[in-house]
Amino acid sequence: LSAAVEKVMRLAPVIPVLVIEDIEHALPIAEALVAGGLPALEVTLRTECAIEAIRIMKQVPGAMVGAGTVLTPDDLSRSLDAGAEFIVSPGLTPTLGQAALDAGVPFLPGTANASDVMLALEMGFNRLKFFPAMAAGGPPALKAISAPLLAAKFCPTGGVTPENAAEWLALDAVLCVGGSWMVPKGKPDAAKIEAAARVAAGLAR
Ligand code: 3PG
Ligand code: 3PY
Repeated sequence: LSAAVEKVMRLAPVIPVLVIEDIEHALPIAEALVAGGLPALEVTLRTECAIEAIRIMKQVPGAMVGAGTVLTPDDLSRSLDAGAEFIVSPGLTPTLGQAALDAGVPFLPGTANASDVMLALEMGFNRLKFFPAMAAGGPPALKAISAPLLAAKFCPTGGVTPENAAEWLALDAVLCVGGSWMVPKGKPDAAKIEAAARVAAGLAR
Protein backbone atom coordinates (compact mmCIF):
# COMPACT_ATOMS: atom_id res chain seq x y z
CA LEU A 1 0.00 0.00 0.00
CA SER A 2 2.94 2.38 0.51
CA ALA A 3 3.66 1.90 -3.17
CA ALA A 4 0.07 2.82 -4.05
CA VAL A 5 0.21 5.96 -1.90
CA GLU A 6 3.57 6.89 -3.38
CA LYS A 7 2.11 6.56 -6.87
CA VAL A 8 -0.56 9.15 -5.98
CA MET A 9 2.10 11.43 -4.48
CA ARG A 10 4.29 11.22 -7.58
CA LEU A 11 1.56 12.07 -10.10
CA ALA A 12 2.37 15.79 -9.72
CA PRO A 13 4.33 18.06 -7.35
CA VAL A 14 1.09 19.43 -5.87
CA ILE A 15 -2.11 17.79 -4.65
CA PRO A 16 -4.94 20.35 -4.69
CA VAL A 17 -6.87 20.35 -1.40
CA LEU A 18 -10.45 21.17 -2.38
CA VAL A 19 -13.41 22.54 -0.43
CA ILE A 20 -16.38 22.20 -2.79
CA GLU A 21 -19.12 24.61 -1.68
CA ASP A 22 -21.52 24.03 -4.59
CA ILE A 23 -21.91 20.75 -6.45
CA GLU A 24 -22.11 22.71 -9.72
CA HIS A 25 -18.45 23.65 -9.17
CA ALA A 26 -17.18 20.07 -8.94
CA LEU A 27 -16.88 19.22 -12.62
CA PRO A 28 -15.37 22.52 -13.89
CA ILE A 29 -12.83 22.56 -11.05
CA ALA A 30 -11.75 18.97 -11.66
CA GLU A 31 -11.52 19.47 -15.43
CA ALA A 32 -9.44 22.63 -15.05
CA LEU A 33 -7.02 21.06 -12.56
CA VAL A 34 -6.50 17.93 -14.64
CA ALA A 35 -6.10 20.01 -17.81
CA GLY A 36 -3.44 22.05 -16.00
CA GLY A 37 -1.51 18.91 -15.08
CA LEU A 38 -2.71 18.14 -11.54
CA PRO A 39 -4.50 14.77 -11.70
CA ALA A 40 -4.59 13.87 -7.98
CA LEU A 41 -7.52 15.70 -6.37
CA GLU A 42 -8.23 15.71 -2.62
CA VAL A 43 -11.88 16.51 -1.92
CA THR A 44 -12.24 17.43 1.75
CA LEU A 45 -15.30 16.15 3.61
CA ARG A 46 -16.01 19.61 4.98
CA THR A 47 -19.08 20.45 2.94
CA GLU A 48 -22.49 18.84 2.42
CA CYS A 49 -21.77 18.05 -1.21
CA ALA A 50 -18.26 16.61 -0.78
CA ILE A 51 -19.27 12.97 -1.25
CA GLU A 52 -21.29 13.78 -4.36
CA ALA A 53 -18.36 15.87 -5.62
CA ILE A 54 -16.10 12.79 -5.41
CA ARG A 55 -18.56 10.84 -7.58
CA ILE A 56 -18.72 13.62 -10.16
CA MET A 57 -15.00 14.37 -10.32
CA LYS A 58 -14.25 10.70 -10.95
CA GLN A 59 -15.91 11.10 -14.35
CA VAL A 60 -13.08 13.37 -15.52
CA PRO A 61 -10.62 11.34 -17.62
CA GLY A 62 -7.22 11.21 -15.96
CA ALA A 63 -8.43 12.36 -12.55
CA MET A 64 -7.35 10.40 -9.46
CA VAL A 65 -9.87 11.45 -6.83
CA GLY A 66 -9.35 11.03 -3.09
CA ALA A 67 -11.14 12.12 0.05
CA GLY A 68 -9.59 14.46 2.63
CA THR A 69 -10.61 15.45 6.14
CA VAL A 70 -11.45 11.79 6.77
CA LEU A 71 -11.75 11.64 10.55
CA THR A 72 -13.62 8.39 11.31
CA PRO A 73 -14.16 4.89 9.89
CA ASP A 74 -17.62 6.10 8.81
CA ASP A 75 -16.08 8.95 6.80
CA LEU A 76 -13.73 6.43 5.25
CA SER A 77 -16.47 4.02 4.21
CA ARG A 78 -18.66 6.83 2.77
CA SER A 79 -15.65 8.00 0.76
CA LEU A 80 -14.93 4.52 -0.58
CA ASP A 81 -18.60 4.04 -1.49
CA ALA A 82 -18.34 7.21 -3.57
CA GLY A 83 -15.27 5.80 -5.33
CA ALA A 84 -12.45 7.63 -3.56
CA GLU A 85 -9.14 6.12 -4.66
CA PHE A 86 -7.09 7.45 -1.76
CA ILE A 87 -7.83 8.71 1.74
CA VAL A 88 -6.28 11.67 3.56
CA SER A 89 -6.65 12.71 7.19
CA PRO A 90 -5.30 15.68 9.13
CA GLY A 91 -4.19 13.21 11.79
CA LEU A 92 -4.01 9.54 12.74
CA THR A 93 -5.86 7.52 15.32
CA PRO A 94 -5.39 3.76 15.76
CA THR A 95 -9.10 3.29 14.95
CA LEU A 96 -8.94 5.20 11.69
CA GLY A 97 -5.61 3.65 10.72
CA GLN A 98 -6.99 0.16 11.28
CA ALA A 99 -10.07 0.95 9.18
CA ALA A 100 -7.79 2.07 6.33
CA LEU A 101 -5.71 -1.12 6.65
CA ASP A 102 -8.87 -3.26 6.69
CA ALA A 103 -10.17 -1.50 3.57
CA GLY A 104 -6.81 -1.86 1.82
CA VAL A 105 -7.00 1.70 0.52
CA PRO A 106 -4.03 4.02 0.00
CA PHE A 107 -3.99 6.18 3.14
CA LEU A 108 -2.07 9.38 3.84
CA PRO A 109 -2.42 10.16 7.57
CA GLY A 110 -1.48 13.52 9.01
CA THR A 111 1.53 13.91 11.32
CA ALA A 112 3.04 16.97 12.99
CA ASN A 113 5.82 15.61 15.22
CA ALA A 114 8.14 12.63 15.80
CA SER A 115 5.65 10.70 17.94
CA ASP A 116 2.96 11.04 15.28
CA VAL A 117 5.36 9.71 12.66
CA MET A 118 6.40 6.85 14.95
CA LEU A 119 2.77 5.82 15.50
CA ALA A 120 2.22 5.89 11.74
CA LEU A 121 5.34 3.77 11.09
CA GLU A 122 4.29 1.34 13.83
CA MET A 123 0.95 0.87 12.04
CA GLY A 124 2.66 0.35 8.69
CA PHE A 125 2.15 3.80 7.15
CA ASN A 126 5.26 5.54 5.80
CA ARG A 127 3.82 7.97 3.24
CA LEU A 128 2.44 10.79 5.42
CA LYS A 129 0.98 14.24 5.42
CA PHE A 130 2.92 16.86 7.41
CA PHE A 131 0.10 19.01 8.78
CA PRO A 132 -0.25 21.90 9.49
CA ALA A 133 3.01 22.31 7.62
CA MET A 134 3.85 25.98 8.16
CA ALA A 135 2.29 26.27 11.61
CA ALA A 136 4.07 23.09 12.75
CA GLY A 137 7.41 24.75 12.07
CA GLY A 138 7.85 24.95 8.33
CA PRO A 139 10.65 23.30 6.34
CA PRO A 140 13.18 23.44 9.24
CA ALA A 141 10.80 21.43 11.45
CA LEU A 142 10.17 18.74 8.86
CA LYS A 143 13.87 18.53 8.05
CA ALA A 144 14.65 17.94 11.73
CA ILE A 145 11.78 15.48 12.32
CA SER A 146 12.59 13.41 9.23
CA ALA A 147 16.33 13.14 9.93
CA PRO A 148 15.99 10.20 12.37
CA LEU A 149 12.84 8.78 10.73
CA LEU A 150 14.26 7.84 7.36
CA ALA A 151 11.46 5.51 6.28
CA ALA A 152 8.89 8.30 6.22
CA LYS A 153 8.20 10.51 3.18
CA PHE A 154 5.85 13.47 3.31
CA CYS A 155 3.28 15.66 1.65
CA PRO A 156 3.46 18.94 3.62
CA THR A 157 0.05 20.67 3.65
CA GLY A 158 -1.29 23.74 5.41
CA GLY A 159 0.16 27.14 4.61
CA VAL A 160 2.01 25.92 1.53
CA THR A 161 2.01 28.65 -1.14
CA PRO A 162 3.39 29.15 -4.66
CA GLU A 163 6.15 31.18 -3.00
CA ASN A 164 7.30 28.57 -0.46
CA ALA A 165 6.45 25.34 -2.35
CA ALA A 166 9.91 25.09 -3.94
CA GLU A 167 11.59 25.15 -0.54
CA TRP A 168 9.42 22.24 0.64
CA LEU A 169 9.90 20.26 -2.57
CA ALA A 170 13.68 20.59 -2.24
CA LEU A 171 13.66 18.51 0.98
CA ASP A 172 14.69 14.84 0.58
CA ALA A 173 11.77 13.72 2.72
CA VAL A 174 9.17 15.52 0.57
CA LEU A 175 7.52 13.78 -2.39
CA CYS A 176 4.85 16.41 -3.08
CA VAL A 177 2.97 19.20 -1.33
CA GLY A 178 -0.73 19.86 -0.76
CA GLY A 179 -2.43 23.21 -1.04
CA SER A 180 -5.61 25.09 -1.76
CA TRP A 181 -4.24 28.13 -3.62
CA MET A 182 -5.09 26.95 -7.15
CA VAL A 183 -8.83 27.15 -6.44
CA PRO A 184 -10.04 30.38 -4.80
CA LYS A 185 -13.45 30.46 -3.11
CA GLY A 186 -16.50 31.30 -5.18
CA LYS A 187 -17.65 30.59 -8.71
CA PRO A 188 -14.75 28.82 -10.44
CA ASP A 189 -12.84 30.63 -13.18
CA ALA A 190 -11.72 27.62 -15.22
CA ALA A 191 -9.02 29.47 -17.15
CA LYS A 192 -7.47 30.87 -13.98
CA ILE A 193 -7.59 27.52 -12.20
CA GLU A 194 -5.99 25.77 -15.16
CA ALA A 195 -3.26 28.41 -15.35
CA ALA A 196 -2.50 28.13 -11.62
CA ALA A 197 -2.47 24.34 -11.92
CA ARG A 198 -0.02 24.51 -14.82
CA VAL A 199 2.41 26.61 -12.77
CA ALA A 200 2.05 24.22 -9.81
CA ALA A 201 2.53 21.18 -12.06
CA GLY A 202 5.79 22.69 -13.34
CA LEU A 203 7.40 23.05 -9.90
CA ALA A 204 10.67 21.16 -9.64
CA ARG A 205 11.14 18.38 -7.08
C1 3PG B 1 -6.52 22.69 4.56
O1 3PG B 1 -6.51 22.44 5.74
O2 3PG B 1 -7.48 23.18 3.95
C2 3PG B 1 -5.31 22.30 3.79
O3 3PG B 1 -4.29 22.05 4.67
C3 3PG B 1 -4.91 23.34 2.82
O4 3PG B 1 -4.56 24.45 3.53
P1 3PG B 1 -4.04 25.75 2.81
O5 3PG B 1 -5.27 26.55 2.50
O6 3PG B 1 -3.19 26.38 3.85
O7 3PG B 1 -3.31 25.33 1.57
C1 3PY C 1 -7.29 17.11 5.65
O1 3PY C 1 -8.25 17.88 5.73
O2 3PY C 1 -7.39 15.93 5.36
C2 3PY C 1 -5.98 17.61 5.94
O3 3PY C 1 -5.02 16.91 5.96
C3 3PY C 1 -5.80 19.06 6.12
O4 3PY C 1 -5.55 19.61 4.87
